[in-house]
Amino acid sequence: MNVSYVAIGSNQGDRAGIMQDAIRFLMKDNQIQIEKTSSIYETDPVGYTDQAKFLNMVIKVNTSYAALELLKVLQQTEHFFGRERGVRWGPRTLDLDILLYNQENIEVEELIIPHPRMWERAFVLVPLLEIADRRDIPKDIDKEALLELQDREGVQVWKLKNGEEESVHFES
Ligand code: GSY
Repeated sequence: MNVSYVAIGSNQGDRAGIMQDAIRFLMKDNQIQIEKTSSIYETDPVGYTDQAKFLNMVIKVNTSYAALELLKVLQQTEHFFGRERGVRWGPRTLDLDILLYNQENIEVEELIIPHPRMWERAFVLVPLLEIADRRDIPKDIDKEALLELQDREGVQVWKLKNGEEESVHFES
Protein backbone atom coordinates (compact mmCIF):
# COMPACT_ATOMS: atom_id res chain seq x y z
CA MET A 1 0.00 0.00 0.00
CA ASN A 2 1.23 3.50 -0.83
CA VAL A 3 0.75 6.63 1.27
CA SER A 4 -0.07 9.89 -0.43
CA TYR A 5 -1.10 13.38 0.67
CA VAL A 6 -3.47 15.21 -1.67
CA ALA A 7 -4.30 18.94 -1.54
CA ILE A 8 -7.88 19.94 -2.32
CA GLY A 9 -8.99 23.44 -3.27
CA SER A 10 -12.03 25.22 -4.65
CA ASN A 11 -13.02 28.84 -5.21
CA GLN A 12 -16.06 28.56 -7.45
CA GLY A 13 -19.65 27.55 -6.73
CA ASP A 14 -20.57 25.67 -3.56
CA ARG A 15 -16.93 25.28 -2.53
CA ALA A 16 -17.41 23.07 0.54
CA GLY A 17 -20.14 20.99 -1.12
CA ILE A 18 -17.92 20.32 -4.13
CA MET A 19 -14.98 19.31 -1.93
CA GLN A 20 -17.21 17.08 0.17
CA ASP A 21 -18.72 15.42 -2.90
CA ALA A 22 -15.26 14.92 -4.42
CA ILE A 23 -14.09 13.17 -1.25
CA ARG A 24 -17.18 10.94 -1.23
CA PHE A 25 -16.49 10.17 -4.91
CA LEU A 26 -12.90 9.14 -4.10
CA MET A 27 -14.12 7.04 -1.16
CA LYS A 28 -16.08 4.89 -3.58
CA ASP A 29 -12.87 3.88 -5.39
CA ASN A 30 -11.81 0.56 -3.91
CA GLN A 31 -8.14 1.33 -4.59
CA ILE A 32 -8.24 4.43 -2.39
CA GLN A 33 -8.76 4.60 1.33
CA ILE A 34 -8.98 8.04 2.93
CA GLU A 35 -7.21 7.81 6.25
CA LYS A 36 -7.27 11.44 7.46
CA THR A 37 -8.79 14.77 6.50
CA SER A 38 -7.57 18.15 7.75
CA SER A 39 -9.71 21.05 8.86
CA ILE A 40 -10.99 23.23 6.03
CA TYR A 41 -9.29 26.62 5.67
CA GLU A 42 -10.47 29.73 3.88
CA THR A 43 -7.49 31.24 2.11
CA ASP A 44 -6.65 34.40 0.20
CA PRO A 45 -5.84 33.63 -3.43
CA VAL A 46 -2.14 33.33 -4.21
CA GLY A 47 -0.69 33.98 -7.65
CA TYR A 48 -3.53 35.63 -9.51
CA THR A 49 -5.04 37.60 -6.62
CA ASP A 50 -8.08 39.17 -8.33
CA GLN A 51 -10.34 36.16 -7.71
CA ALA A 52 -12.54 34.73 -4.96
CA LYS A 53 -11.14 33.24 -1.76
CA PHE A 54 -10.41 29.52 -1.79
CA LEU A 55 -11.30 26.75 0.57
CA ASN A 56 -8.32 24.43 1.01
CA MET A 57 -7.64 21.22 2.86
CA VAL A 58 -5.39 18.15 2.67
CA ILE A 59 -6.25 14.45 2.86
CA LYS A 60 -4.05 11.47 3.59
CA VAL A 61 -4.81 8.46 1.41
CA ASN A 62 -3.65 4.87 1.30
CA THR A 63 -3.76 3.62 -2.25
CA SER A 64 -2.75 0.69 -4.39
CA TYR A 65 -2.52 3.03 -7.40
CA ALA A 66 0.90 3.92 -8.74
CA ALA A 67 1.55 7.68 -8.63
CA LEU A 68 0.65 8.28 -12.29
CA GLU A 69 -2.49 6.19 -11.96
CA LEU A 70 -3.52 8.21 -8.91
CA LEU A 71 -2.87 11.41 -10.88
CA LYS A 72 -5.18 10.17 -13.63
CA VAL A 73 -7.95 9.35 -11.16
CA LEU A 74 -7.62 12.80 -9.57
CA GLN A 75 -7.72 14.52 -12.97
CA GLN A 76 -10.82 12.54 -13.93
CA THR A 77 -12.40 13.58 -10.62
CA GLU A 78 -11.59 17.27 -11.28
CA HIS A 79 -13.13 16.94 -14.71
CA PHE A 80 -16.24 15.20 -13.33
CA PHE A 81 -16.76 18.14 -10.97
CA GLY A 82 -16.61 20.67 -13.77
CA ARG A 83 -12.97 21.73 -13.70
CA GLU A 84 -11.95 23.32 -16.94
CA ARG A 85 -8.31 23.99 -17.72
CA GLY A 86 -8.49 27.72 -18.50
CA VAL A 87 -6.36 30.48 -16.98
CA ARG A 88 -3.33 28.82 -15.35
CA TRP A 89 -3.63 30.54 -11.95
CA GLY A 90 -7.33 31.32 -12.34
CA PRO A 91 -10.53 30.23 -10.55
CA ARG A 92 -11.45 26.56 -10.36
CA THR A 93 -14.34 24.46 -9.08
CA LEU A 94 -12.00 21.73 -7.90
CA ASP A 95 -8.26 21.32 -7.68
CA LEU A 96 -6.67 18.02 -6.61
CA ASP A 97 -2.87 17.99 -6.34
CA ILE A 98 -0.64 15.14 -5.21
CA LEU A 99 1.78 16.64 -2.69
CA LEU A 100 3.65 13.53 -1.51
CA TYR A 101 3.71 9.91 -2.59
CA ASN A 102 5.49 7.64 -0.13
CA GLN A 103 8.94 9.22 0.29
CA GLU A 104 9.46 9.17 -3.45
CA ASN A 105 10.97 11.80 -5.69
CA ILE A 106 9.27 11.62 -9.06
CA GLU A 107 10.06 13.84 -12.00
CA VAL A 108 8.26 13.00 -15.21
CA GLU A 109 6.53 15.24 -17.70
CA GLU A 110 3.08 14.95 -16.08
CA LEU A 111 4.08 14.91 -12.42
CA ILE A 112 6.67 16.22 -10.02
CA ILE A 113 6.66 14.82 -6.47
CA PRO A 114 7.09 16.32 -3.90
CA HIS A 115 4.89 19.03 -5.39
CA PRO A 116 7.37 21.73 -6.44
CA ARG A 117 5.51 24.76 -5.02
CA MET A 118 4.16 23.28 -1.80
CA TRP A 119 6.97 24.64 0.42
CA GLU A 120 6.07 28.22 -0.49
CA ARG A 121 2.35 27.94 0.14
CA ALA A 122 0.80 28.29 3.58
CA PHE A 123 -2.58 27.19 2.12
CA VAL A 124 -0.94 23.79 1.51
CA LEU A 125 1.46 23.54 4.47
CA VAL A 126 -1.00 24.53 7.21
CA PRO A 127 -3.45 21.67 6.50
CA LEU A 128 -0.61 19.27 5.62
CA LEU A 129 1.20 19.84 8.92
CA GLU A 130 -2.11 19.49 10.76
CA ILE A 131 -2.50 15.86 9.70
CA ALA A 132 0.85 14.58 8.43
CA ASP A 133 2.75 11.90 10.27
CA ARG A 134 6.26 13.19 10.88
CA ARG A 135 7.83 10.23 9.10
CA ASP A 136 5.87 11.00 5.92
CA ILE A 137 7.19 14.52 5.39
CA PRO A 138 10.68 15.71 4.43
CA LYS A 139 12.80 16.59 7.47
CA ASP A 140 13.39 20.25 6.58
CA ILE A 141 9.67 21.06 6.78
CA ASP A 142 8.41 22.10 10.17
CA LYS A 143 6.06 24.54 11.80
CA GLU A 144 8.83 27.16 12.05
CA ALA A 145 9.06 27.27 8.26
CA LEU A 146 5.40 28.24 8.18
CA LEU A 147 5.89 31.47 10.11
CA GLU A 148 8.05 32.81 7.30
CA LEU A 149 5.49 32.27 4.55
CA GLN A 150 4.01 35.45 3.16
CA ASP A 151 0.49 34.06 2.74
CA ARG A 152 0.30 32.64 6.31
CA GLU A 153 -2.03 35.39 7.54
CA GLY A 154 -4.41 34.76 4.65
CA VAL A 155 -5.09 31.20 5.88
CA GLN A 156 -7.94 30.99 8.41
CA VAL A 157 -9.80 27.99 9.78
CA TRP A 158 -13.20 27.74 8.09
CA LYS A 159 -14.37 24.43 9.55
CA LEU A 160 -12.39 22.78 12.30
CA LYS A 161 -11.73 19.11 12.31
CA ASN A 162 -13.74 17.85 15.21
CA GLY A 163 -11.69 16.08 17.89
CA GLU A 164 -9.68 13.01 17.10
CA GLU A 165 -12.18 11.29 14.87
CA GLU A 166 -10.86 10.84 11.33
CA SER A 167 -12.64 11.99 8.19
CA VAL A 168 -15.20 13.82 10.28
CA HIS A 169 -16.43 16.14 7.55
CA PHE A 170 -16.99 13.41 5.07
CA GLU A 171 -18.59 10.25 6.32
CA SER A 172 -19.72 8.09 3.41
O1 GSY B 1 -2.66 25.68 -6.67
C1 GSY B 1 -3.95 25.46 -6.39
C2 GSY B 1 -4.87 26.52 -6.88
N1 GSY B 1 -4.60 27.85 -6.29
C3 GSY B 1 -4.86 28.26 -5.04
C4 GSY B 1 -5.44 27.63 -3.92
O2 GSY B 1 -5.82 26.46 -3.91
N2 GSY B 1 -5.55 28.41 -2.79
C5 GSY B 1 -5.13 29.70 -2.74
N3 GSY B 1 -5.29 30.38 -1.62
N4 GSY B 1 -4.57 30.32 -3.81
C6 GSY B 1 -4.45 29.60 -4.94
N5 GSY B 1 -3.93 29.97 -6.11
C7 GSY B 1 -4.04 28.91 -6.92
S1 GSY B 1 -3.50 28.88 -8.55
